[in-house]
Amino acid sequence: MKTSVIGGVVLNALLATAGCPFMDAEAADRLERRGTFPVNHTEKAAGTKFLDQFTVNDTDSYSTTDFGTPVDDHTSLKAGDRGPTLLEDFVLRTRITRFDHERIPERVVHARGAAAHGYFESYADWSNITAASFLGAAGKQTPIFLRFSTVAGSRGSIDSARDVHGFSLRFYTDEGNYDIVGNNIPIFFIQDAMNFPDLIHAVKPNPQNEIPQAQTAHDSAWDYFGSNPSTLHTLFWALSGHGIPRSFRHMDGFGIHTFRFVNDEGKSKLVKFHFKTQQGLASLTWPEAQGLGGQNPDWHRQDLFESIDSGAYPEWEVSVQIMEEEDVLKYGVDLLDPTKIVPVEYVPLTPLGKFVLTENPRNYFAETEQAMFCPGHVVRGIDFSDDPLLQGRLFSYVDTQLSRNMGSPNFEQIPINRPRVPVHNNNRDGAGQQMIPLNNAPYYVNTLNNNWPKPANQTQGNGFFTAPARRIVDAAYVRETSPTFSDYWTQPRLFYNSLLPAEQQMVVNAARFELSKVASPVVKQNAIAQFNKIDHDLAERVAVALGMEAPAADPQYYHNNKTAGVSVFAEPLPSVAGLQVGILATDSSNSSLSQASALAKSFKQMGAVPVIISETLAHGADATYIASDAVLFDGVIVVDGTQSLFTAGASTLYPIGRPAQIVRDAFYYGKPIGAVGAAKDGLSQASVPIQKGVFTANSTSKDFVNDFEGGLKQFKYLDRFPLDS
Ligand code: HDD
Repeated sequence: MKTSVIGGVVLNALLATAGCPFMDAEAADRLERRGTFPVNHTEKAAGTKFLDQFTVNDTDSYSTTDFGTPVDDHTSLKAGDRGPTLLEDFVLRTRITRFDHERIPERVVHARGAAAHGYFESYADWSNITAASFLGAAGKQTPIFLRFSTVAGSRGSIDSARDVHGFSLRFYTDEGNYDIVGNNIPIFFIQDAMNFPDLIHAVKPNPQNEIPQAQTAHDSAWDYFGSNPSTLHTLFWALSGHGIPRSFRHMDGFGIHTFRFVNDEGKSKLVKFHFKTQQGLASLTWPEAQGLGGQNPDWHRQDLFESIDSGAYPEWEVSVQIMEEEDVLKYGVDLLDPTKIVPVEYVPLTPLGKFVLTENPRNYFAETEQAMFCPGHVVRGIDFSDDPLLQGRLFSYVDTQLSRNMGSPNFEQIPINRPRVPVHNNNRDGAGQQMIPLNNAPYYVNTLNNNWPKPANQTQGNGFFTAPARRIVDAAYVRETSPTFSDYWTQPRLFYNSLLPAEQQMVVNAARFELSKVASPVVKQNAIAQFNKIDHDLAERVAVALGMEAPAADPQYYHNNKTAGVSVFAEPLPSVAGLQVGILATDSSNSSLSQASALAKSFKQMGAVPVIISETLAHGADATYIASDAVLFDGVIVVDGTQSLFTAGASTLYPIGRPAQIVRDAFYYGKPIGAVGAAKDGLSQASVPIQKGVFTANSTSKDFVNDFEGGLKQFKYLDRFPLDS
């Protein structure tokens, strides 16, 4: 609990006099937090000590200019107190100039995001397969910074947009920074970096009117998907629950490309990175995601921030699929093709370690916004592959960072981008240079400084080196795509086959939604023709909703294979940490309020986030009905007495019918519902049948709480979602 003198003292005093049933330490804490800025980050800064030297603490200070002169920067210099402002006022001029230049260009893609610090811990000494020092000893810890993002929307767009989600992971190793700039979907839309601008131009809004924001439900996106079938596999993942995760904490990450591990002897293996969420996979439904866009556009960043702030540190296991150099074509796919997975049935995951996010950034702009990741940030023991998408990325990211840092190559010197090891090279100058190089012979070979800094390599200076096994065959220069890249339909079908029926229905419904917003009949027809190569039934189900017809079955790529680990809903969640439990109470009943308080205490103890909702905040509720909606909760409970609100007439305190609507919507979003005492009789007023996932009890007993916890872990009751017959 954070203590705010103002919030704590005043609110506790108020509560003490109010004699309300919520008046316990928990409630005071909740109230206090609502009114105060929640965090004092310095408490948890242990893992980011290397950044502490750059922090600024304004306590006990007076304002200064940027050049250090203490000044009054509150009131401008005028000729008399009603007179004109004077040009001489350097304080005013510099202050306004600084303000005018506060923004840097947002990322051309992945503009919307949030990040956190943490650490990676290696399970073992992996030096048999890689010389990477952060994997060199069991228990070795390395600081990390992880940024999550959506791709298409601009920096102010909603969190819950349907999209691929970025997963940019930086290891601040003791041999330099290593970035894996991945996504939450294990494959990508295209196979050649040359096509990236086209893909992005197609999914971004219409150039004429910049509509729609952060969506692919428009003509140009689907024109691109239907005309470029390499996109289908990633598209299918994005149309499923993977495109609308419950939170950043509840999604996996992937390195996507094939990379190389190289050991000190120069022996190399091909690897694919998997980051498996230890929170379990969970996704929203599409109506929820849409509702959240309005109810809480900051849903994901808030979930991440508050989870870490409350000590519910999210974790991921880092695994690799390890493959031999000569097996690049062995698994029915070309390992250089980023649109294909290697099924885990062929190559299982080898867990290398885990990482934990333990600290929120202390300043969004300085850390999250200025983080500049590059797939070319590698360390000894890691190497690239010839994946043509990866090769293009090695250029693009440095280039984009130059643009974001206003042309200066010194973006690597910004605190969040600095390695925690010293930098030595003959790079010099540039705008905003932060270092004072002392070497007056910044060239090589030199005699004046004894050749320092010397090139490091495999044998001297513990340097990065290219895997000796990398070879190119004698080949002509061609602008061609390898025929080994050309099957675009087998794996989308593998993905679709591997989903539960309710998840398949979600994919169908997502395609129906998106294509219903497309105007061009040709674009729609092309999309259906591509679906038809994946699955005829799917094509028919989408076509019927558009008033169109699917072509005859096109079975060239049809098969019945499945793969493990792609379904979002197959497994219950291991924990309820950070899940929001809406507890519907009423100001008009003291017993309802004490029941709500008792429940809140139990759920808080298990790591969930209870939110007591009532008509007003007068008795210490966390939220009012006017500001609550089913999308904001992972499960809802109605306490005894609140059912009266389901039948009561109109109230000016909330929109008509809101309390019952929260319960009804939550039911149709597949969430667990609870009702205590007479509240269970009220469920029918909210049109909620008593069935699986609806928990009723006479009191807030331990059994009820445990059952409801099970419901939260189940997360979605899929039988509530109708299937096409
Ligand atoms: Fe990219 C940002 C992920 C292909 C060009 N990309 C960016 C970010 C992520 C990805 C997570 C956000 C970085 C951050 O958090 O700051 N991108 C991917 C993945 C790809 C991929 C997983 C394929 C496997 N990207 C890709 C290609 C190109 C780019 C083929 C260009 C040829 N990506 C960029 C960029 C961005 C970027 C323009 C914008 C902001 C930035 O780099 O730092 O350079």
